[in-house]
Amino acid sequence: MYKIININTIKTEKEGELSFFQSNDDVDFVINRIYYIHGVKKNTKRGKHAHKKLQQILFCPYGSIDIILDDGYDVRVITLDNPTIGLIIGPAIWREMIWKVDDSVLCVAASLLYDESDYIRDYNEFKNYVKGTKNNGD
Ligand code: T46
Repeated sequence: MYKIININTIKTEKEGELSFFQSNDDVDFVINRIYYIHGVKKNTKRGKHAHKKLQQILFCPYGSIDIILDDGYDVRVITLDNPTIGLIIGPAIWREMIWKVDDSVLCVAASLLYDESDYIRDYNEFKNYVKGTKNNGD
């Protein structure tokens, strides 16, 4: 499962806008970890993995990043280039990220602490995992 959400954004009396989201309210999981990826040059590719349990919301407060999403059946590209747009990604979605602009920042709020055993980093293993979860009715 993945979906795009509009992040709550208010125009403040002071110059600028303020965007926010909250656990259980705007994202239906409790946020246990924040990380962000920065200092990345245009055309860099990252990702190439899926997660077994992790739920995350990705957003790009500066720049432009293509997120390629593969649920094992269909592939879709979502461009994050607006700080008020969030992309929620659930388990069993293969993702790749491509930086379209130098120094774009990818911020992520995640449901679980970092755990390498939650990653599937091999594409064939991912395809088998998707088939297995579908057959188990998960
Ligand atoms: C994801 C995409 C969007 C940690 O030690 N702690 C952390 O919280 C994270 C996220 C990573 N790491 C270590 C694991 C690797 O040794 O940092 C190194 C780079 O991680 P990785 O190659 O997985 O980075 P990306 O940019 O390919 O993927 C990251 C997240 O790992 C992943 O969960 O969904 O961003």
